Amino acid sequence: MRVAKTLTEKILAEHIVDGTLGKGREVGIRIDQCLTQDSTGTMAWLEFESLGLDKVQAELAVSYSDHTSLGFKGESTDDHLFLQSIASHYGAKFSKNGNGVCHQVHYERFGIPGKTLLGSDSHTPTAGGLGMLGIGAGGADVAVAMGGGPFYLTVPKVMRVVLTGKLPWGVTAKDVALEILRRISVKGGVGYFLEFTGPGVKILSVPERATITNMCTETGATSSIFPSDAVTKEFLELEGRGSDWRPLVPDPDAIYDATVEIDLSALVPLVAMPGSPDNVVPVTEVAGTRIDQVYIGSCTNGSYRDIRVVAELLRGRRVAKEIDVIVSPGSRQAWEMLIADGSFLALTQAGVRMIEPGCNACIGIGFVPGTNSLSLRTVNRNWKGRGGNELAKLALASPEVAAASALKGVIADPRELPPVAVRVTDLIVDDTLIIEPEGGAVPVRRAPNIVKMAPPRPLPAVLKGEVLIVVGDGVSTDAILPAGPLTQHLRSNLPEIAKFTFHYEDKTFAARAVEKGGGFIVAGENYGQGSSREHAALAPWQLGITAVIAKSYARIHKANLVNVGILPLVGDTTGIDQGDMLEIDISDLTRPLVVRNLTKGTEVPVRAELSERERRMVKAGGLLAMALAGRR
Ligand code: MIC
Ligand code: SF4
Repeated sequence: MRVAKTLTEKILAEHIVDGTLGKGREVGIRIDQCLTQDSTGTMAWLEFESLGLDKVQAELAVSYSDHTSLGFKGESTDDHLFLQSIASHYGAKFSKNGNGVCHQVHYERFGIPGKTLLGSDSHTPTAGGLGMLGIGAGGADVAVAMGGGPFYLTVPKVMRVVLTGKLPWGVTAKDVALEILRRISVKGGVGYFLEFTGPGVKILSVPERATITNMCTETGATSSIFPSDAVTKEFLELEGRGSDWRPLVPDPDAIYDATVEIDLSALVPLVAMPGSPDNVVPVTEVAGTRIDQVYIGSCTNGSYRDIRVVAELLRGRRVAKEIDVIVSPGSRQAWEMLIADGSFLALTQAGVRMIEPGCNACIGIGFVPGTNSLSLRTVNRNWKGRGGNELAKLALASPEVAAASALKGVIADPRELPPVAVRVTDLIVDDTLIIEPEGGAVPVRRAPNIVKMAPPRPLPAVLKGEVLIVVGDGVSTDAILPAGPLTQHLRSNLPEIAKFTFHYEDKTFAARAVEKGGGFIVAGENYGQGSSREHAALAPWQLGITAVIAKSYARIHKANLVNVGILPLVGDTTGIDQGDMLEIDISDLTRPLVVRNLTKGTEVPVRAELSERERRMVKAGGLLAMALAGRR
């Protein structure tokens, strides 16, 4: 009997290597392509190396250098040299500094509809703009996938997002993403794939689709995807890769678990005000609010189309003299197009500072906003501390809103400006900064800051220790382990980076954890939302944390905890306080567990919501411990 499938189910079905497709079941899928970047990549590659293989087994692996492309510290440059040499040694392509942000470069140059992509970065679903199933994961998962091993995931439900109508002038793909966040929040996508359908899909170009799939990461969804249609074909042809195209749509009678309908014609420009990407309001509500900075670019809005629109809006005008405006195109392709069509000059003459393609300012490497200032950005995240200063605030909006605001020096509505339309009919293809691998004879360059990981530690049958911190709901990985100038150069040095664990929440945390010989973290809902950074699990592991007890978890962080050998327990944590001594017998993880609060004399029921494979893995000390044991 034919079973109607969603687009996501079709791709999963083509890739299953372990288990059977069924919502809520754990399956292992084949990963066709992998990507790493320079802030999670050093760990991922060290982990790959520890698997003892002589080369990458996946069809394609690309190691990107983008997060600290400007090499703000010697250690970062050391990381880049390590990544370039290890990629060459093991058979991965290397995208050099200045070539652009991994996600944009990947859909431009490598993504293929219908294939799977696993990336050590949470915005890997950007590839969904091309009809590719992109999933973000921790470095250990990507290491295993690069080695040809399956990637395990719990088959999510599928939410259909039906787009109708046409975007009016001044309303953009970014507003579609912000509208989704406004409706379903930063938790609404947890446990789901988002699949875009409806007549409105046709009017969105691949870069616009990629803006949406990029930012849907912020809903907590495992991935999001558009169909592969005539628009996809045209884009791939412009990239000189027409032969990579294949049509891919869901079956018309496919059954979805939830539906969201968005009439594009009825949308208005939106702004996510500081604190959370779902703190969304219409631009009209906040128009006139003073800003100090504007930053246009990133993997969300760094496409040629996006920056070209900004150039047209600023052409012949001047940005407000009180504010500082940067534009950083997402890829070298966009950068070259902007030079060729005169946009670069228009932007420069308008007073914009042009910054090379890369992440940098998005994570506070440069362009850090000042104390109490408000920075308007086209990026995807605006939690406290994001941008490099915990005392500054970030608001998120489209390039159009950002350009209108740059002109006025206050948040402004782009619909007050004459409309501009950009249709991209050709693209410059230049892969000069993509380096082909040369093989095992290439020596791996390892500076002293690239520190090998300590061996995995199996968990004891009874966990005992102190609660070292109690945090609330929605704690992001940026809060657990900040990105930015404090830590970005220490991504390859766990003992050093671990000192910044919970830096913005409680600066004494790391020292207390060391003093007490480890202990527990207690948290609220959606713990670990945001980035794929496995450092947010590895650093607590380094400090001796054995378990987290939270009301619920974000998908990637929960997987990262298990992968490093920290037990993620679920339960109502009300009544557990910092300093309480706890004891948990974990000898049988299949049964309901009890946290014995030795300080208060109380007992709290908790669960280990893990698959059989995950239960074995966490007890053994994590993914690498298990992979290595399997090989012995
Ligand atoms: C981010 O946008 O938060 C990052 C920096 O790209 C992270 C990866 C990292 O921590 O290096 C992500 O999104 O996964
Ligand atoms: Fe880079 Fe920012 Fe995109 Fe993360 S969100 S990949 S830091 S541009």
